[in-house]
Amino acid sequence: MAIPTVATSDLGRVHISAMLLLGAADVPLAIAALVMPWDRWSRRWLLCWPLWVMLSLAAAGRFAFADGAASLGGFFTLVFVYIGMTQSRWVSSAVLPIALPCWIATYGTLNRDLWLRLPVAVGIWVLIGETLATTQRQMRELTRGRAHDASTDQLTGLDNRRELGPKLAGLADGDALLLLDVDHFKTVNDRFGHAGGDKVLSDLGATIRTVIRPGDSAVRFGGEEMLLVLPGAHNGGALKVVRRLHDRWAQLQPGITFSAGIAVVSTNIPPQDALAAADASLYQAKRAGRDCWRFAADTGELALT
Ligand code: GH3
Ligand code: MG
Ligand code: MG
Repeated sequence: MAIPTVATSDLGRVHISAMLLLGAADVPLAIAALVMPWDRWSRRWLLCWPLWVMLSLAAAGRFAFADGAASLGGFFTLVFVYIGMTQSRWVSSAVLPIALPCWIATYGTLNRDLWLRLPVAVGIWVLIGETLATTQRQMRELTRGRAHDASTDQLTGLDNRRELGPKLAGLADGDALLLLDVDHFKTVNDRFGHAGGDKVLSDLGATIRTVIRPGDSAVRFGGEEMLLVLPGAHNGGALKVVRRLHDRWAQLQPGITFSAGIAVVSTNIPPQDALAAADASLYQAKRAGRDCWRFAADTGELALT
């Protein structure tokens, strides 16, 4: 049975049934495009769209249009714009083995005219795809760098206070807050100058970063006050961290000490009170003579040395 065809002015003869079939196949994909959580998936998944479009164009050229669908060939350039915008470098080059046969099928057959256009088409696709991918990567790196700068304290390399709100809001039972303050830091500045004081703070930040676990975080809370957020550390974990920090710091800067206040979120200390409890404990440690720490609700002194 002959496939029904109609003639249109610009597309040549069109096989209606093949055209309807291709259109129908697009419906589930269009629905999928609307409901799938693309933003949470790897960018690689977005490749399925340009691949599908290229295969559809090839199918249209082969089966829906009697003489090839030359007027659809321009869509391949759009496909490479999309790939460049969404994929990393070299992906547009990597899809050429699929794009080329699809492009030829879209036009019907590889005649002399198509041979002449082929290098130009490939050159434009790769140029567009790779240029856009490179630009996108530069933009991503720039954004990542800016986001890091915006959340990091320049001197200590720790998080800045901008990061504190979400961390405190997420506190749960067993999480520990450790607030430390360098003892007699004014004297350090007086003896070594502000540049010397800055160096001490920078060293302290670096030392803190070496003693915390991957899930922990540290914020420069004020001038020479740092707040460590230790998820699930309980008293024992916080004790280990403060001891480790004390020992490393004593090796690095034997003459400069710090005091610390620790609060562990529990039924006695709700999350919203934890920071105030750590602060009050820090003051207890200062009053007790410095170079020591206190746990919130603790009664006995636990000297660092
Ligand atoms: P205490 O043991 O009671 O904590 O004594 P302290 O001298 O450390 O007291 P205080 O906290 O009042 O002093 C903090 C000093 O830290 C005052 C300020 O000049 C200095 N400071 C704050 N930020 C910086 C900074 O970024 N660099 C330097 N070099 N000094 C800073
Ligand atoms: Mg202070
Ligand atoms: Mg101080």
